Amino acid sequence: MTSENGVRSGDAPDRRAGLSYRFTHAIVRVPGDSVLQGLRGTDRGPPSLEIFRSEHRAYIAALEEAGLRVEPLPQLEAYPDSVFVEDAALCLPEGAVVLRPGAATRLGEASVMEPVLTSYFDDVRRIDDNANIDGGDILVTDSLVLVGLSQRTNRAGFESLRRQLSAWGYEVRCIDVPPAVLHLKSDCAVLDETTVLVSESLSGHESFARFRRLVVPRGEEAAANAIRVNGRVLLSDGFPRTAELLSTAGYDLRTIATTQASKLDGGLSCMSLRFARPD
Ligand code: CIR
Repeated sequence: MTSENGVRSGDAPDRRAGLSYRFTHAIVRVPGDSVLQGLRGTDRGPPSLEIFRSEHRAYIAALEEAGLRVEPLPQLEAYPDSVFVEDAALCLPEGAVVLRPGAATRLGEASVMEPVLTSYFDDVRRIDDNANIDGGDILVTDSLVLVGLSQRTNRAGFESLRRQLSAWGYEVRCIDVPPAVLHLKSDCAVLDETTVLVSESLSGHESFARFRRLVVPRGEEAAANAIRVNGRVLLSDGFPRTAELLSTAGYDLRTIATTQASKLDGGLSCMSLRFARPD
């Protein structure tokens, strides 16, 4: 029998309590020199390597301060976008899924991540060969896994992930990502078991109806790519009205500079794989 929050009775529900934001570990990857060639929708000039690495170190420190043990993987020059580790895998309490990123230059990142995942998880699954899905399109909430159909994630990717996660008892739904938006999580984030931070354009979608929605103020849409990590919400610098919204709602906020990742359409969620392990 499946309860409203998608946890089947008898399936050790405690293992899943707060699964969307209670973490013990994170995997990150140091930006390589090749990050200068990273993909971008609009060219706002190349990132500065020095500033990117310094912001990345501050990001790691913020994850550590939020209670995570962080494993920094070495630079991977063959893949310019490999700092954005979130797109290569999905980590859940039951196991991990090796994804199939939808950009041709990024597909190989997933197989490089596989041995890292097997060092943490006994059960590591894969997405079907004909499918594409980026981790940036997967919003894991406590009651539902929402998959964005986007420039990078196709219906076959959604169906393949749904099959894998259904076997673990999850409810998995899909949602269309607006064409101008790279990933679903460019526009939304989990804040707690029942609350999401979401852009105005997605906030009316029926898949968000079950959540309390804090809508990102107009002009600060990029702030939606925030992350809740244990007791803290991490938010990119430069979004004062969103910061005010979150603080007023009672969240313990920490802001972090992501000026260089944002030149490559990246933000806070995409630079780590966050998960909980029992040990
Ligand atoms: C890309 O276009 O794939 C990278 N430059 C940015 C990826 C950002 N990933 C994410 O938001 N999950």
